[in-house]
Amino acid sequence: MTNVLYDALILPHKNNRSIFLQCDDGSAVTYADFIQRAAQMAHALVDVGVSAGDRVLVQAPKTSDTVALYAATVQAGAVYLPLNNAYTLEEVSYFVRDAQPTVIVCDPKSQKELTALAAEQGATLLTLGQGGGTLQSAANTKPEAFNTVPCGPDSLAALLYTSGTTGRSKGAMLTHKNLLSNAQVLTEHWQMTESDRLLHALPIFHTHGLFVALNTSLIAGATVRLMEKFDIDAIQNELPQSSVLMGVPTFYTRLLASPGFIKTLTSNMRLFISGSAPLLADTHVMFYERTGHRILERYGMTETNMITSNPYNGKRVAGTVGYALPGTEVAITDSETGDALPAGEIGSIEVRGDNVFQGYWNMPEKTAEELRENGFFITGDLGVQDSDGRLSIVGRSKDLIISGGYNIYPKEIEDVLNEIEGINESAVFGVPHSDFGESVVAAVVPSVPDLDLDKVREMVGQKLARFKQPQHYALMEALPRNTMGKVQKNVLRAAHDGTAEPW
Ligand code: MCA
Ligand code: AMP
Repeated sequence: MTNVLYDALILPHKNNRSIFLQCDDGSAVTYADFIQRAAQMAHALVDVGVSAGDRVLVQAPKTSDTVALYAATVQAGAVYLPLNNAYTLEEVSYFVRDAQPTVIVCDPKSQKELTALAAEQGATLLTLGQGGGTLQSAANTKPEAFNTVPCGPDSLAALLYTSGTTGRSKGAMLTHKNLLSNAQVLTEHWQMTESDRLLHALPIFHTHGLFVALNTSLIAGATVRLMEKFDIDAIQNELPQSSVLMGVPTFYTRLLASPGFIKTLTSNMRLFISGSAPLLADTHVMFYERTGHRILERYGMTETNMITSNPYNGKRVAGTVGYALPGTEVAITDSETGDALPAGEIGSIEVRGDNVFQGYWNMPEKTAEELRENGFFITGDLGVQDSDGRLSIVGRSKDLIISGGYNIYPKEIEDVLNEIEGINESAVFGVPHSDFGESVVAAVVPSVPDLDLDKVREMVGQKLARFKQPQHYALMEALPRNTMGKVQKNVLRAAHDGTAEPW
């Protein structure tokens, strides 16, 4: 029996001596070396008790060994669970308690902080860092071959948490088939080949940087320039030797804002891809004017992998996300009745296909709410299709802020604020931001006359990752509500000019 994902993505490169990963320190890992390193890591995981179906929770820096750990987890038949490095101990505790991992792999810098949590949950704590860690030391002494654990198409390969409108994060269960089918389609659609050199500046704890970028590169046998983070100077230095960039819109607005970003830097590039957040049509046009390249915008979700893409060869239209990918169906439905709507009408975007996840970990009711029995997943995005099927996203029915490609659910922040003494109630909403697309604002109704906002910021900082923390606080006597009693966030958004603090 085979291991669906490993056999398709990694095994074919057994004797491939070309470079897979090029790192910031100048080191390079060939495909063959990568396979050996993954095998060593798989042994190290099994040695601490990891078996098929177990969760391997990872909050580690972006290194070639972290990529090998992903491959190792798949090879060992386990479930990869990556977490944002910015998450606080409180946030990580939730994921650990919910997912019950057998192993937690963290940066050596976080080891002390996570020791009690790991012990409480009976998980083994290992470290992986830029300069080494206990997992790496253990792996160093292990054999360079590992008996791959069989996994069928419906075996779980990854558990990726996405925040929810209820304030509780939900673990999206992704199978070997979900990940492989999407990676195969994208590799072909975007014509990725072994001649490509992908500039990889995204984090590797989300679908975009982990699956979209790495799985397609693996299938193609491409070289990945693994950059620790998006750094404008480093990107500009690397562009002339690269052929593909995958990024969030902030990458492109930052490039356009850089005087050093000139057309000649991009002459070797064949493809700029954008996703995870709306790319302004202006950005698309300005990028074309500066470079002669039309950014290819695509649309996806953690639960569904990639859904639509602008064409590689056909017309890439600014402000649209293109057509349903092969094997994926997109329907626009009436949000109230669920009935399909004709082309030209705005409705709820629903998706069906091999790319769509299996449901939320331990949350059957949430799964039933969002995943229909007929296989269609309700994305919570609003869109409209042209008569030829081209999709435009026009809004969201879910209360969500997307900042620099990170999803932020207002409810999670409101829950934290509402628990603070001196706060009666709060409403969190997004306002336009030139760099991040949107930024977070909190309208707060105090229950005391002298609410100390610095104290509020400090308390929020202890609980929530930096990128979720409100950039502005607005003190209000009452929140605007409609006749049904629902807070009118559109009124709050309209009233806020994005600069005043407090309002
Ligand atoms: C960093 N900061 C942020 C963000 N990132 N604040 C709000 N939103 C953000 N996205 C804050 C830090 O906390 C810090 O705050 C300050 O900005 C500088 O931090 P630094 O790490 O230097 O930030 P940066 O390098 O400027 O990062 C911005 C970034 C990064 C490059 C846009 O956030 C990024 O790589 N985003 C990509 C996210 C992504 O991969 N999304 C895909 C999700 P302070 O200075 O106050 O301490 S997957 C998905 O959505 C679906 C499936 C899809 O379709 O792809
Ligand atoms: P996530 O939950 O992190 O997977 O984020 C998925 C959400 O990102 C989608 O539901 C959309 O709201 C948004 N998204 C992804 N790609 C695009 C895009 N190209 N344009 C607009 N929104 C996008």
